[in-house]
Amino acid sequence: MSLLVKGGTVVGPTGTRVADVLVEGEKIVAVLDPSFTPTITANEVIDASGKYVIPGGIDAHTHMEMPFGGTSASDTFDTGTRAAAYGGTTTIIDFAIQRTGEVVQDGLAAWRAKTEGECHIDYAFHMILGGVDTDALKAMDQLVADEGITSFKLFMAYPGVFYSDDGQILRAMQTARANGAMIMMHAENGIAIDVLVQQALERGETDPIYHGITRPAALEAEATNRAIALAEVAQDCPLYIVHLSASQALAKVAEARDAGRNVFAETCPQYLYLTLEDQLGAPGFEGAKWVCSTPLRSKHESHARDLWKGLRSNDLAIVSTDHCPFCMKDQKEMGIGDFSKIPNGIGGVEHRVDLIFQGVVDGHLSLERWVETIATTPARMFGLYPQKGIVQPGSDADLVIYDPNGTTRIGVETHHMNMDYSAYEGVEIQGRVGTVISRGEVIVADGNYHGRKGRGKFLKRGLSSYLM
Ligand code: DUC
Ligand code: ZN
Ligand code: ZN
Repeated sequence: MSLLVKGGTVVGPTGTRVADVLVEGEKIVAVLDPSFTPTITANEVIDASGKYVIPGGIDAHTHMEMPFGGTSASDTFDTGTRAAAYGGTTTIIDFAIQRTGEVVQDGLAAWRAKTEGECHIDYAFHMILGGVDTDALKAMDQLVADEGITSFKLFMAYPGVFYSDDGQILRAMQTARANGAMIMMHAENGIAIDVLVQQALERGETDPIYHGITRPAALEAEATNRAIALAEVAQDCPLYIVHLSASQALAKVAEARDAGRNVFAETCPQYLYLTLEDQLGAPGFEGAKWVCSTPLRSKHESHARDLWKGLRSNDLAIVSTDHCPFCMKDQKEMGIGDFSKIPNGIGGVEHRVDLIFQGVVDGHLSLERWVETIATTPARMFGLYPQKGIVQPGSDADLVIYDPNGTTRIGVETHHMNMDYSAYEGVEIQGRVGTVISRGEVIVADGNYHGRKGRGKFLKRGLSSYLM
């Protein structure tokens, strides 16, 4: 089966050009100057003239059906990966979880079982370590060597749930330094945050906005700095800061990178577009929709502007979503009268490609940087390149034909995520996902779905190819 995507502007991390993309089976076999293609026959031809042809999006941070805060994220691997496909994402890297006291491999087996036969697009796992001990350290080696899991997330937040102390973090970093893995860090000082949360509740400050107020930027910056210092002690263990939201934390990452360190970071669309005052501070309990950690930051400070700048300068390498949706009904509502009981998380896996394209329209990023932050760098960072993340011969035929003249209006009535609200209700994007191709198969065309659950394959990942 062959497919020719004709006349589009192919966008890669290093430039754009009008070219025809020839696909045979699941792979791209040629990217050709259009003057060469009249002689080529293909089973199917898609006209992409006037449109961008980009590598399928890779969302390197999702939590489908994650058990958290006394409930579970409302998107399953079925609903969440289907929604991702609608939005031009053809690969996710989700998080398998080892809880404290659990065997790491048992946690992984549980996530393999959850995903088996469910995913619409290709998927891989990072491993959350919720209990770093000698067995867990040995398991890290085994996962890297045998399972294609080459990144491990640790938490400096959530004492009593996922929290690791500095000694545990250092030991995990030393192990990662030796086996080549990446340490991903949720960098917030959870011990101090818990004190602030308790004090706020004692004062009767129970509304959702206090979720943000009790997680100040200073405590994100402190934890980011501490993680960077611990990674330095672990002989420059590769470190990736997840969901970075505060200017002060970004400054710590920039300083480490300027010193030539293997320190990387991602941000998420919610921190680029949404704020403490306008969303988390919405009247009544409405703000619960935007309770996530790290929290949304103040519009009266320079966070969003600094994050866009960080994306331009590569101090922020990737935009992921931290997709972790909870419905208002029965889930977010658990925190009525006590913000600390609102399950933490925002859904957005369907909108990342569009929301960052809007950053191009608004003049924050170049087209090349759009593609780099949503597809190419995630592939390189997490050992999927060049199979994924680039339009070139030999790579998987994961392609998005993106229409810069279309528009997308985001809202709960039209999205495909299993959420009873949209975090971006009413937002208009000046662009539109047209056709989505996953390993040579058209799975979305003109808003219609042609994929099926179970077609997504588990990807064993290699080591990062992004290290300095
Ligand atoms: N932050 C969230 O908002 N949700 C899931 C886990 C996390 O770290
Ligand atoms: Zn986190
Ligand atoms: Zn997360």
